[in-house]
Amino acid sequence: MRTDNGSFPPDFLWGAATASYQIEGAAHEDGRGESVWDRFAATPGKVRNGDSGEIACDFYHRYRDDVALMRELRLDAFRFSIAWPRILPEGRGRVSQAGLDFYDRLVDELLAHAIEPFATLFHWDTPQALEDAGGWPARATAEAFVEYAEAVASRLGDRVRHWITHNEPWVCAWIGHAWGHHAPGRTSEADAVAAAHHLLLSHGWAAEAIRRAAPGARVGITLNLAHSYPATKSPEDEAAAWRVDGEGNRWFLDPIFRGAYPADLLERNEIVAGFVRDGDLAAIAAPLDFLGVNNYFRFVVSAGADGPQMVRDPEAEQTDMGWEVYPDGLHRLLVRVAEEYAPPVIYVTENGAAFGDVRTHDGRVHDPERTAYLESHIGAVLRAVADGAPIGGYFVWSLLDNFEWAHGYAKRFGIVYVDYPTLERVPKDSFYWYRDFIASRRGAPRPSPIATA
Ligand code: IFM
Repeated sequence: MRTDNGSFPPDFLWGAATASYQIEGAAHEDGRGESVWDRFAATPGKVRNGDSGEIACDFYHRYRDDVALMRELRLDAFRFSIAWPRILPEGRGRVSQAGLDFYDRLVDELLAHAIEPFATLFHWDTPQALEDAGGWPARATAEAFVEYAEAVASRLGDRVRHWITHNEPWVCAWIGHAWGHHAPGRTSEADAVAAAHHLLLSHGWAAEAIRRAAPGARVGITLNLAHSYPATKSPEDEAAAWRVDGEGNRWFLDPIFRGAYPADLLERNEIVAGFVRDGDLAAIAAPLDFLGVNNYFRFVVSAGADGPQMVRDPEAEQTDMGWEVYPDGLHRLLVRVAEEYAPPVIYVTENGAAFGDVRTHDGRVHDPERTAYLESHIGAVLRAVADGAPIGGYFVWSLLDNFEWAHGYAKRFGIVYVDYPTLERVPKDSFYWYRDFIASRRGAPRPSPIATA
């Protein structure tokens, strides 16, 4: 896909992304089971301010109003995730029809507004029952995931065309299993390596199950990727940057696109060998219809005495997460992934920024930093398109302010502000910018807003 006129292809999708635990709330409704994030958030000291996803944005009850906001934006696509414990409250066996009904209603509402659903099956809310039985470090969890994928695809596959098996398996594996900052809060490198392998394996198996249940489905996986720059041209810094690239990017890209773990990560290869069985790598490398890329920042790496070290430029602009604003990193990343791995299509399934937004005396939320961030990063995507990267769409993270994991509600990523005490939605200035930007891409006059409650 090459655009010589420097514009996005006509079928490019403009979207917004969210995830179940971060927005839905209704944690005890309609038979939803416990997830590892319910348990983690209820554990003192794990989440800032003791916050949890129990109510979140109450999307479970307010999804119609939120779809109306999407319609006001004239989104082409909405990326959401399905809460596994709503569908299989005990992790295996009994499928909850009430849980499926919610996503059924959501999908119908989206389609009624001409918004294409992009469904993610796993955005980290593992049923606690599966964690109790060994969690992702155990191979049985990959088998359970296939049961879940089959149940969801059989019910929604007549209307949902785009399926994302996993969101950011690196984060789930390492932040959740090696660093302990995310659920389930484990602190073992071996658990992280095993979890990553089983996440990848379950992706390959589920891709097949989804295609069986929903012929015509387009299946992909979303990886969190960041371009890794050496701090200097020294061979030591170059090697350190390559290692960081291997640990975060190639550990997932290589098995998915090449059917092999990167050989240079010796210690990890030794650990993973204990978990890989015949046929696993072929299953992981099942052909993809698209790759989802989530990107927020780049890495700048130098060689330290104890291994690679991240270098931070104190002068560089940063978001409220302390992440450097560096749009060229997204351009480099997309072009590199396209050239080296040749996915048929790439969707930027998340990109956005947290800032300390406040509602001002005029009742509005002025967030020029977010608008600038989105504008510069969408510009980086456009340059990647012009350089030949097959990019099919861009999803802003996030539609709504939401539960930002261990940060609780302290970090606001939304283009819509959520007043948590009342749950009122207040579109930020960046919302109106995105709406006008989307309209300008289509050359269409700005749509009149649909009334929102
Ligand atoms: O909020 C998260 C999301 O769940 C996964 N990708 C990164 C976002 C911002 O940290």
